Amino acid sequence: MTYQLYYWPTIQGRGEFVRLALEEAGAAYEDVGRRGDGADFGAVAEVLERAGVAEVPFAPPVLEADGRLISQTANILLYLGRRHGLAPSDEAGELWANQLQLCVTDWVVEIHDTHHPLGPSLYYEEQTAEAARRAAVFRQDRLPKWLGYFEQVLAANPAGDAYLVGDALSHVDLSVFQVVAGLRYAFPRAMVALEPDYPRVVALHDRVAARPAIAAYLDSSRRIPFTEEGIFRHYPALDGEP
Ligand SMILES: N[C@@H](CCC(=O)N[C@@H](CS)C(=O)NCC(=O)O)C(=O)O
Repeated sequence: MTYQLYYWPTIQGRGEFVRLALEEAGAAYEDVGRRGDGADFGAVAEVLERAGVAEVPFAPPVLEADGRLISQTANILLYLGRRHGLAPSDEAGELWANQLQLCVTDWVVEIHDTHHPLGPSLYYEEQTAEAARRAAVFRQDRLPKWLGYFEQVLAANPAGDAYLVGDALSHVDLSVFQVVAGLRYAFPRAMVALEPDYPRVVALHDRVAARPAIAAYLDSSRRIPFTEEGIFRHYPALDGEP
């Protein structure tokens, strides 16, 4: 089966969490908005208005699989985790992985809101003062709290600190890798200062990056670069640069 992934074609965005899981699984998928290396926004928008669909998705990413349209990033990863062994097969382990993935969802919203504290309908340039205040609080309070939480989860894992859930890679490890990579891009100053306090999270990032399927993906043209259009944006003022 070939999956269809519907996501905005020019950014990593939330689609990247799904791409990483598909790539690690070695699953066949079509990145619909990027067919033929193009940028077909219309093909992505279409899935939100498709005729005859009762369970209509609110926003991308959307995965078409088994004749269904599955949306909400964490929900897509729940589905892929089950199908491709990217989550424990027992209920308790699957719920724990899902719980952590929903934490990633919350973390990503906070990261996005550093540059869009008043919401996505205004440009960053229309909310720079609010963004500077929001980002300062994020860097000082929320970023250490989130990194500390995942450090604690790794330290407390009874199966060891190589993975967040049990003794095998899960979709949560892939997502935390992506968040750390994005934070390094968006907040390089803050991350250089903070990273020594979270060695397990940093090691997890490096471990995921070195996985053969992920390393090959990161090196390929399928990996869209970080830009100031995505979730992780490097605005020096938001990273505390004078
Ligand atoms: N909670 C959803 C959020 C989905 C979402 O915000 N998608 C963005 C792109 S990353 C979008 O296109 N949103 C359109 C909108 O909110 O109107 C998820 O995790 O998938």
